Amino acid sequence: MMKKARLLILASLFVLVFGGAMSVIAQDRVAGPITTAIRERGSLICGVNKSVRGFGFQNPDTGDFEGFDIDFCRAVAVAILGDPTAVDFRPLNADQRQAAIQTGEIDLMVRNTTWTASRDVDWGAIFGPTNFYDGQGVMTRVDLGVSSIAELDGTTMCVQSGTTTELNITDYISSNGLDIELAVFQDADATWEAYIQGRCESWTTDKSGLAAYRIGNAENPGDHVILPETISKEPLGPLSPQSDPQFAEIVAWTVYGLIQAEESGITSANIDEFLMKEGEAPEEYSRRVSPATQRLLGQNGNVGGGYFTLKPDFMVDVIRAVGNYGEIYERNLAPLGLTRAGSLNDLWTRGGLLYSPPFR
Ligand SMILES: N[C@@H](CCC(=O)N[C@@H](CS)C(=O)NCC(=O)O)C(=O)O
Repeated sequence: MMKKARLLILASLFVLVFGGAMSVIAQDRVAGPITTAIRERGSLICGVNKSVRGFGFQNPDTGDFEGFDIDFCRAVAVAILGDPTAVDFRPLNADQRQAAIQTGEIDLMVRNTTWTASRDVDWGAIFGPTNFYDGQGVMTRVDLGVSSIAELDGTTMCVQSGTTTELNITDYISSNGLDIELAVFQDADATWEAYIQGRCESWTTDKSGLAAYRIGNAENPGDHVILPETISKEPLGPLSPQSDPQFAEIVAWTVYGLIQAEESGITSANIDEFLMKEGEAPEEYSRRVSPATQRLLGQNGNVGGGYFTLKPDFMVDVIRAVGNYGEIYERNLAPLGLTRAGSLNDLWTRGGLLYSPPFR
């Protein structure tokens, strides 16, 4: 009896230790269906915006897509395929997002999309790390002389359908007992045009979107003011279908890698200084470059991207191609006047919310 019991315990221990370890290795290193399809196709299908300057914008002269969100699509393409141009951009209006994720017609969406509970569940999405902390605001014409949303009582406000924007403003109007009529449009350009043509006294969206249209689309930006109130939390970030958690890990750790690179002072210009030189002794390299950075960049025998079925040094390629988080922000969002210093979008080391878990 004793012997049997001991054998049983030993056998269960064996299964626990070795079975567990084997399944961890297998799960960690096998590409999921979306990752596999991207490799077979040779491109990433990324759902984006085409009309929001600085974030997701199709240049009318070149037809090229550009912006902050676009660069995150490119970063994931580099992580998996090593090529920032291997992206098939699919412009989506707000209403089209749920179906695009549910049907799996896109691999990834990076389109100023707010992370909410219902989108996790009803859309069947896995949101990656928030890459832009935003909030909803209201823009109005300076000549109205208005300085708060309450003063817009009795007027009409333009808003886009299929957005958290529409839901938040409806809540705000009713909870503040305001009499503001909403005029609803299906895309950003139509909403903006209606506002410019005077069909509404104000329009509302994420403050980043207001800044983009004010700088990029207004004939005279000085004619428009963004009111001081921020009426919601809009954590914007990438999302992908729940059918492939392994792909979602690639997305998440690519975003984290870009944030960590900035924290560690690694840029597209100086990245070579952080790599192990040919013939360099490991002890020598370890005196110049921290173990954490060696792990981030997959140097000196570290697994790096191997956890995600990628090259160990995938982050080297990503940083070379698109820069670190700060470079992406400066290139795309500084021109909109979106000041980063002291904002939620600064690194945690400078009082912001951007924080990468350890690469280990
Ligand atoms: N973050 C909000 C709003 C996102 C959104 O769609 N904003 C509009 C206004 S800036 C937009 O990007 N429209 C682009 C378009 O329809 O082409 C959400 O996730 O619902």
